[in-house]
Amino acid sequence: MRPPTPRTPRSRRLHGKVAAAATAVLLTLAMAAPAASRTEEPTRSYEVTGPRTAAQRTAVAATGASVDAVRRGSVVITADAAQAERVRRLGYSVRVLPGPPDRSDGRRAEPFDFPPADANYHNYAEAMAEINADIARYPSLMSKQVIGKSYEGRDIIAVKVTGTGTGTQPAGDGTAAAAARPEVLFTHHQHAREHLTVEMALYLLKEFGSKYGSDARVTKMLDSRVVWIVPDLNPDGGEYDIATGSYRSWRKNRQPNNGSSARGTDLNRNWDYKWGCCGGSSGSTGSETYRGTAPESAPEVKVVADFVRSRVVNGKQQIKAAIDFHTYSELVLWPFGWTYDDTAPGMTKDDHDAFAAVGKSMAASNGYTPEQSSDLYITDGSIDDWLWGNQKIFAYTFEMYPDSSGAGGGFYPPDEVIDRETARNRDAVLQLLENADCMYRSIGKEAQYCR
Ligand code: 0X9
Ligand code: CA
Ligand code: ZN
Repeated sequence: MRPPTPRTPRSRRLHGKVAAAATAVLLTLAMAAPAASRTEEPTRSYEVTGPRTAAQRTAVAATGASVDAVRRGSVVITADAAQAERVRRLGYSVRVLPGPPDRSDGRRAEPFDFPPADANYHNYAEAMAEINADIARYPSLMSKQVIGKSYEGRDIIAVKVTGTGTGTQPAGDGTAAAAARPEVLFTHHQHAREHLTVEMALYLLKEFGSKYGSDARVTKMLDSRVVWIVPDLNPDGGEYDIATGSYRSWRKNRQPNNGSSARGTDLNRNWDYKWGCCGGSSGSTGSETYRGTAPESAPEVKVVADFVRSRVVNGKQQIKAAIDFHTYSELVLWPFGWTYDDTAPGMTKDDHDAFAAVGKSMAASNGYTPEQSSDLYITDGSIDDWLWGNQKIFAYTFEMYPDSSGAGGGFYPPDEVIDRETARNRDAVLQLLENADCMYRSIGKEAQYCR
């Protein structure tokens, strides 16, 4: 990230012709600088000491910063200088953290590729090639649909994975809706800098492809479920984040904003459920959590929301459960994010208890911390709130490796951890598939809800 363009204070500017000429030269230099360095406020990572309650963290987020990690008595944020100043004025101490790591190995990076030391991460083209190869290898198990395009015109895809065995059959014609395979959705990479989540999608495809027919648990699930994997919701942001060879810590999409030089909408504040309701997002274009001009104003959100709506067959949503993958902090989160309350309109005690039971069981398998998302801070317009509140899909958010201690590389863990940290979620993913036909079984209420 470049330092801000230096500005000459007004008082020192107008002292004779020499100074004026120098100012003109400086201005010319500034104008010649590439647009991005002039118009986008640089952000940095900060440690904020003081906030220890969810309400205090919500107040920090309300400055326009993103809260990236929550610790006891402190948080890590991404903020521009003005947002950091607002946090300071809340009375907290604010300390600059080191920027993203340099993984260049002293070598020059290819444009739009990961730095050499992180070459095992997949950029957009590499991820698409990998997915196409998986589909070519397991054509009876997987297929791909282009469900729409990103702002910059990249394909957003959904990969369908389902077995050829004799489990419950897809409804198809609608007549056998009761016997239809429950569907489960995995979404990845809403936030540009959270590259490990794309690797999670690639891992799932490899795992399902290579284990179907040999591993009993995988085979049983794929013969009785339909899995949808949307591996990359934010391809434009992801490519922008790596484009120069040094990570930019970019979060949002790359959609321009009217009347502002700041680009991007936070996709995970743009979903059409209680959008902008509750102080869990920002109306300022420069904010890390800018919610957009309207629900689904980000094309990427509209594309995926339309896809989810398209899974309503004969008035019934076929998708029963979902995980939206993020990094980092090692958390299993469930709705709602818009309210601190455990139950609310649209979330009964039984709903909450089923969310918590399956969430805690998944967290026991991967060692993450299970909690309601608003235990961190309030969010509104997030995907999990929409999937549950609007579509009644049991939707979780996973925050992957590292934990919040600061030792694991934050948003940029080295590529050496990819295999370990994606496989770490194998059991949790299978658990969700196994519970998806009746989430209320987890609280002993199958008879009441699932007959
Ligand atoms: O703030 C977010 O969007 C997610 N954290 S991140 O650091 N990856 O940006 C958390 C979203 C959790 N879900 C809800 N709060 N509803
Ligand atoms: Ca490496
Ligand atoms: Zn995220």
